[in-house]
Amino acid sequence: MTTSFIETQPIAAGLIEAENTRRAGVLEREYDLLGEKLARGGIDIEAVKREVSKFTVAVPSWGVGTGGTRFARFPGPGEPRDVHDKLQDCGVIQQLVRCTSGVSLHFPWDWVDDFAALRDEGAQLGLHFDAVNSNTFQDRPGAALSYKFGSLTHTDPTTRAAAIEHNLACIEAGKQLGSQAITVWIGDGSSFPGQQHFRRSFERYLQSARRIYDALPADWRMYIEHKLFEPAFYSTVIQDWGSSLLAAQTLGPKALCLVDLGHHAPTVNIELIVARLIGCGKLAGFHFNDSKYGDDDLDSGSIQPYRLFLVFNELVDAARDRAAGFDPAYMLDQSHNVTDPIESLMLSGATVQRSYAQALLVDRAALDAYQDANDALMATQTLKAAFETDVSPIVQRVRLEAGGAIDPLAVYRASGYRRRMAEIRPKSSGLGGGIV
Ligand SMILES: [Mn+2]
Repeated sequence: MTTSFIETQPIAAGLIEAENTRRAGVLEREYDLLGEKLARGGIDIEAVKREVSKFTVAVPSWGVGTGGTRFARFPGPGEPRDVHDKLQDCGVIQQLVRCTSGVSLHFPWDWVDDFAALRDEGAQLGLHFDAVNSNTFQDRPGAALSYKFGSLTHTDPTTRAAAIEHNLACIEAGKQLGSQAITVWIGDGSSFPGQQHFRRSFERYLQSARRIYDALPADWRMYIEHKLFEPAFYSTVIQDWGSSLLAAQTLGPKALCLVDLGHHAPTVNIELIVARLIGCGKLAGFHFNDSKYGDDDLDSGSIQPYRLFLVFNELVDAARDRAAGFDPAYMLDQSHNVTDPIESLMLSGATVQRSYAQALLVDRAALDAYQDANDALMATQTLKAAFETDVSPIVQRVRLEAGGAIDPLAVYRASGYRRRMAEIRPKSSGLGGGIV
């Protein structure tokens, strides 16, 4: 017996339809009102909606499980047991928000024997596979060599070779999944001054990364992800966008710099870094999240929504200017410790989409003129005017027209999905801390 696409969806289509019907009237009035307001400023709301409808942000497979801190992990009910459960949870998110069709796998966590079958399984849920992620920041049980003192930059060439081999295996898996990029983040670094030779460790990184780069298929890209600190507390080999850019420029055109919003010092101007990377054609894309102190991995836009908007302001500006090589990949990278991960990822996907919609409203001709005239006040007001516009009717309408939910959270809670999963999936262990 064959099952149709509708039957394989985790949330009942009838429920989404019923909840949407209750909200459709109000949405229509709010959309029309916003359309009139935008038209007065010369903006066609339908054109904005069309742009927003093309926007997607990938979901990390590890995001649907409860994360953890350095101190403990408090698992929630109905946690995914394996990559198949994770895909189903990602399917729920995509079914309701309709802008998260990509899923990013992490190896060896998500390793399976049959990746072609996994690709089909994803397709049944309306999902495709985004960048694959290698993991050389922890040891596999029973592994002969340890990454305790580094992986791609380890002082021991045999350990470096093992780390390279793992990355090559990730590329092979990704080929079968239909991925076109590998994201490489290493935890390599040092916790004490003098522990690691700065220049030599970077040289070792370049040599190892070269081996991975050379194994990339023609249509693949390698995303280099930098991070200020953690797990190393004194230095990391790829610490900042400067190190990342040096590596990407040394390796070649397929190597690009990935910006994880949480991987910078608290006061760093991330939107400026984004502009610099765009300027030299080396922006890979993003890992979206938010933070107050460090790599907090909080929900996107939960702490600094204006910063998220300012990042998108640079992206929309670059798209308008048709910046060379500009084709950023978008992904969420968050750790959910006190919320239902599905709820956090749904709202975060919608928040990122909202920031994009707001950035599309910036009057760029006016902004150009204010910048040229050195009118600081009006220039900044031009950005503020877009940021302060409530674009909810646009993103809701985009979801509705794509078959999603006007109010994804309400539908998800009404569906009882988490309760059902808690009955099917055994409670996972709370033992073992660790940032995942
Ligand atoms: Mn990241």
